[in-house]
Amino acid sequence: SGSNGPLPASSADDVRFMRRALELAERGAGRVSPNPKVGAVIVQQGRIVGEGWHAEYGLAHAEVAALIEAGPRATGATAYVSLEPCNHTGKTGPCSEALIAAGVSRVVFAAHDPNPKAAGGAARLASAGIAVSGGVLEREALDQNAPFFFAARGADRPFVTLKLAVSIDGAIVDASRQPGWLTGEEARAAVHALRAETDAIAVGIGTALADDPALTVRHAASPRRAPLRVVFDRGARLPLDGQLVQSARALPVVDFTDGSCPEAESALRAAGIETVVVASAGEALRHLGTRGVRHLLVEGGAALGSSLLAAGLVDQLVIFQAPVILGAGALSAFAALPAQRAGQAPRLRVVERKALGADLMTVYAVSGD
Ligand code: AOF
Ligand code: ZN
Repeated sequence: SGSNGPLPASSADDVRFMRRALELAERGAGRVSPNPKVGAVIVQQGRIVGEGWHAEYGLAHAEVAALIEAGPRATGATAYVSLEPCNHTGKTGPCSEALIAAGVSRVVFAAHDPNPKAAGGAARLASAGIAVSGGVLEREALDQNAPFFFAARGADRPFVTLKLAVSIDGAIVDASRQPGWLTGEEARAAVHALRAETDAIAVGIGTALADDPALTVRHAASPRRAPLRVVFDRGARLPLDGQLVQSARALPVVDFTDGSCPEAESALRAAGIETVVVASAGEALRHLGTRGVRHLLVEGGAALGSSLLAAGLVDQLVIFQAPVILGAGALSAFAALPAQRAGQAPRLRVVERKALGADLMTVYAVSGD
């Protein structure tokens, strides 16, 4: 929404500079949750004179950081921001007022701020005579902060990403059912970067038993807060000598059980595990939501992934496909899901796809738009 007559059409330059703002926003990954990642670029006569991003929860917003770099060159400039500038005094002052004070003449943003406390920046800027356009690369901006926008829609559970490594034939484990590594180094680093951005990481008990995972962030920059570690462990079978239990006093683990094995549960509690009795996966997710988990990464296995998918509790799939064929008897990641007819099965939207060494990473939107 703007003022002063017709809005300037979004041009190739607008798209190019917004792409840069989205790229800068990524630098806040792992540092700003539950806030969104936001980037900003100040452009004077076709040249970037300031760049900024929301770098740390509670600290400067992207616009303010970019305006500081631009200094007096912000006067008469265009500001590109991946989120509508905020209009509130929260942990910092309103970005709308900072942009007005700096004398920018145009503001382009990607997505509206859905946070009622912060919203209204576009209207405030327009009321000060600044040309405002929104919606440039909006889809990309919504995808970049999907967990933030999901929470803003009033969700009563975290945004759930299911990550799986599969073969060319879509299998997660070979006929022997013995665990074996499928993907390469670069995919592993990407998984750790994904872990660093989430508030909690979960596995099913089958995976905990088979792989003895640590569920820590190692091959990526350390996040502001280490993700909570979560196991879906109906029968309280988490092994006391495994990595999760052994490290539980240093880094918390929540073990969701069905309450049917009180002795095993108390042994886990004595070892420093927090056991939580739930009647369903949905209840477990709601419990995590009440603890401030906005983005849950589920790392398998097939049983947990399929049951969450079947219950409509997965919002995003991240599939790492390795260049291997597992052949006869291999287990499809989704073999437990209801049968679909080819040509009629719902088609998932591809959010992102990139090559990681010899592997291919694809992010699919499962729920929503
Ligand atoms: C912006 N630019 O870079 C960000 C914005 O707790 P606070 O005061 O930091 O405010 C957080 C809210 O501000 C957040 O929920 C979202 O609505 C907005 N984030 N806004 O103009 C930024 N990170
Ligand atoms: Zn702001």
